[in-house]
Amino acid sequence: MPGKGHELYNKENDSGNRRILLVFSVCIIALAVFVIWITSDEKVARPSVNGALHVEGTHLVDEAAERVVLRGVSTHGLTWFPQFDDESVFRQLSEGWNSNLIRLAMYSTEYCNGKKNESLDLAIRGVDAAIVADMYVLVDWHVLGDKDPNVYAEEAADFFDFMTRRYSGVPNVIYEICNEPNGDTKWEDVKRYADHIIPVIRANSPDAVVMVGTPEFCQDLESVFSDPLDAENVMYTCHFYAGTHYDELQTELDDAVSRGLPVFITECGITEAEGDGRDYDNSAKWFSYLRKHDMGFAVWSLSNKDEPSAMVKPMVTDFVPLVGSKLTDTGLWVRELVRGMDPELIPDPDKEDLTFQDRNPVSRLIYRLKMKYREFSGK
Ligand code: IDC
Repeated sequence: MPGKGHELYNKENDSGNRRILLVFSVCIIALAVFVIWITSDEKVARPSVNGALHVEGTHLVDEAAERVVLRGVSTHGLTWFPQFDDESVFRQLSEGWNSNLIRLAMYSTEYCNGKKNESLDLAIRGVDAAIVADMYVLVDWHVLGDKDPNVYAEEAADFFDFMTRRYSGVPNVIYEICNEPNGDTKWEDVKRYADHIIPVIRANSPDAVVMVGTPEFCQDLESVFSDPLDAENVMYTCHFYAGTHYDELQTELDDAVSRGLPVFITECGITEAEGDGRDYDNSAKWFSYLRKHDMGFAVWSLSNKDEPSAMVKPMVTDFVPLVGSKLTDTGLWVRELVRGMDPELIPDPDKEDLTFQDRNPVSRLIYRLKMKYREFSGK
């Protein structure tokens, strides 16, 4: 028959076990919290939470007047790469890349030369997909070969009338009324066009944000100052390609920003403007500037065209899931950028395996740990 000593021994043993269990549980919880912290993405603005945006001073703000930064990619021409204009693709960008912006590049020359219905259907499909994916969406009237937006001003007016009626009051939608005025197009020409289109938009969607292209492929911000638009809730666009544009355009942008012009980067690239070679160092410089100034951007392009600016490899035809092995070096670098990583710390995909993290949860954890360490140590 066990005596008192034995009971005492059991009690002590029990409380010892309990203590060990407690320490063990605390360690497990701490580890779980740590893993969640390391692997989770930063919180970004979402239409379902932050609502409609508007321009305040030089920045976009949400319904609570909090500053909002939009980060995402641009499709290629919708009629050429319709397979990317898809709900499941956008959801992956939204959830997997932590992206809150998608730009729909609808070439005006396609719309106006026999592909009106197809273009319109694709624009609608894209906006609806962005709504499901809880992203903000730039509806881009992609002026390029037509140079001067006035060439197809009537068609543009019809298009924006239709879209703003259909999506009136939908917080996701932002209108980009002309991609890149170029050739001999002057700011006064763009202004005349904007003065025609903005009232059309405002008649149906009075509170929608409007983005306006600037001359010289969206690199002439200076001329806007001489005669800015007489309209609220408007931003002017600047486009850069890191393989082509260096100090001169950076200075132009910085001047404009410091003089109070609201600027948005509706298109940019880490390659040359003509599509070749990449410049990671200059990309890091550009995107660090944008990060420092809370400026939004959309990177060209979400496509599998056989050109360096495309983010998906040419042979890939199944985009779900959009894992790293399907991405080009551009896609891998931009994925980190859109996810919110400090641009100076994004590894060069030629030197480091950025697909490693796609293999399994442990690889992902190791990758994230490495990147967090870099962020803290600044290397
Ligand atoms: C390029 C595409 C290329 C296409 C060409 C003409 O990458 O496949 O053949 O347009 O349609 C821009 C334009 C954008 C360009 C891009 C890269 O807005 O349409 O796409 N770019 O050259 N401005 C500067 C660069």
